[in-house]
Amino acid sequence: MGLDQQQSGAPAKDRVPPNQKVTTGFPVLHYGDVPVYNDLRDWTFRLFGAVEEEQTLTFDQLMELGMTHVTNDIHCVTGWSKLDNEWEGIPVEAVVALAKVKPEAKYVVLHAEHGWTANMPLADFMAAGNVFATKHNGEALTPDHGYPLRFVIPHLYFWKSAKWVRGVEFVEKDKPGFWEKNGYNMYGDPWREQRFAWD
Ligand SMILES: Nc1nc2c(c(=O)[nH]1)N[C@H]1C(S)=C(S)[C@@H](COP(=O)(O)O)O[C@H]1N2
Ligand SMILES: [Mo]
Repeated sequence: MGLDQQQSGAPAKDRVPPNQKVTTGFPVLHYGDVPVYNDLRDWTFRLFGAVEEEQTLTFDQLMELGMTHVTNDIHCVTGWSKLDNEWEGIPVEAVVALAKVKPEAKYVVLHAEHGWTANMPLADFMAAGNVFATKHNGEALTPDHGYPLRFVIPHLYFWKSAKWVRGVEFVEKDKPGFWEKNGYNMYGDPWREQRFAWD
């Protein structure tokens, strides 16, 4: 962010991708039911696919990987953007380091509750600024927004930011996730308006 933008007060135009409107609320958007977790002792997080060592981590083991803070803007394909989100969570590198990803892995598929998935290139998954979040703006994630863990990848449309994430599959070839099978773009860059498969 440039100095001009920081001093101008109002969100600068170049923080908001084309055909997006800034909202101050936090809309809830997903397919299916919000999962209910009574006991995180049953919760696991899986790293699998093109890795040297498949891992199944408990929630506590994940939390031991360290905490990081990121602040970013998010852009939903339905047209809303929300600026200055503060997320707290587990650094992506720390999670990936455990699995020892094989060189042939070029994409990931995030696996969430109820079989929901989202795909992206490995390089985008690893981008600085992403996080496996447990908190938003200082508060624990609510069930609606992904409790106990959601991925956050701000440089792609927000549908790639899997709520209730339960694992990462490393793959050689890109394969469509849930929304990508339903007509959305394989990549989803908001600055290039890659909303649908044909964009
Ligand atoms: N597990 C899961 N994650 C999901 C979705 C979903 O249907 N299931 N929807 C995505 C979509 S389309 C959006 S816009 C964001 C919305 O996140 P929010 O409800 O916290 O605003 O979650 C994304 N993550
Ligand atoms: Mo969305």
